[in-house]
Amino acid sequence: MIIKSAEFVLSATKPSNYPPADLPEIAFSGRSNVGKSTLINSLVNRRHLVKTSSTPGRTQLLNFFAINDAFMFVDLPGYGYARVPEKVKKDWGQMIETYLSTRPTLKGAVLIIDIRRKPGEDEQNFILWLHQQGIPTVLVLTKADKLSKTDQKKQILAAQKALSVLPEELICFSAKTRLGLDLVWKAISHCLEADTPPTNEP
Ligand SMILES: Nc1nc2c(ncn2[C@@H]2O[C@H](COP(=O)(O)OP(=O)(O)O)[C@@H](O)[C@H]2O)c(=O)[nH]1
Ligand SMILES: [Mg+2]
Repeated sequence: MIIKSAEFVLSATKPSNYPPADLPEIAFSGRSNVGKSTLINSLVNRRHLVKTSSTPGRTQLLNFFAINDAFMFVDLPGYGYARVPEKVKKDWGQMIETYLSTRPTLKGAVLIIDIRRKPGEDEQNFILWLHQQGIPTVLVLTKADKLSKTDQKKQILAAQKALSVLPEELICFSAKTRLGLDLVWKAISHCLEADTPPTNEP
């Protein structure tokens, strides 16, 4: 994908503040600090389009970015961060759920998981819920550079089992080495293209 432009549009917490729904959108979700913002920056080849942080739980808003004036990337607030009070957690969950279940232009969700962590019930439930909503899902195992090739394979297998998915449904990614970047783009393009209206098939 050739990136001609990548611009921050706005931050929102509720539908009335979302930008107009006129471009197809891809949402990025995952736990706080997993590397959502870093993945977006890697995809658009900008180091600082999205602020990244070593302090978990910073991004508490939906952040909209327009790419090539053709589609949007939406950086969702991280979920499942233990040190966040229960009430705040609930509001975050609500904010994400509202966006994902009501946004008419949503074409797909990228779920990012740290390759070193075996996916748990949180991820399973979330994937199931996305399927029920009919939202195409791209699964990315990130920070692959933190593991040896052998351990990467082990973790991919473990994730496959935990999530009941096929090997080709998991993309191994590293922002550091750019491993898997092409595959993530391919999967995202696929979601964006699925948009094409039905042809005149008999
Ligand atoms: N080694 C390595 N570090 C990463 C990778 N992706 C993200 N990080 C680091 O993980 C931390 C959190 O990243 P960030 O993108 O802010 O996470 P977010 O909270 O999910 O948006 C930062 O210190 C990043 O530099 C990766 O692929 N490899
Ligand atoms: Mg972030």
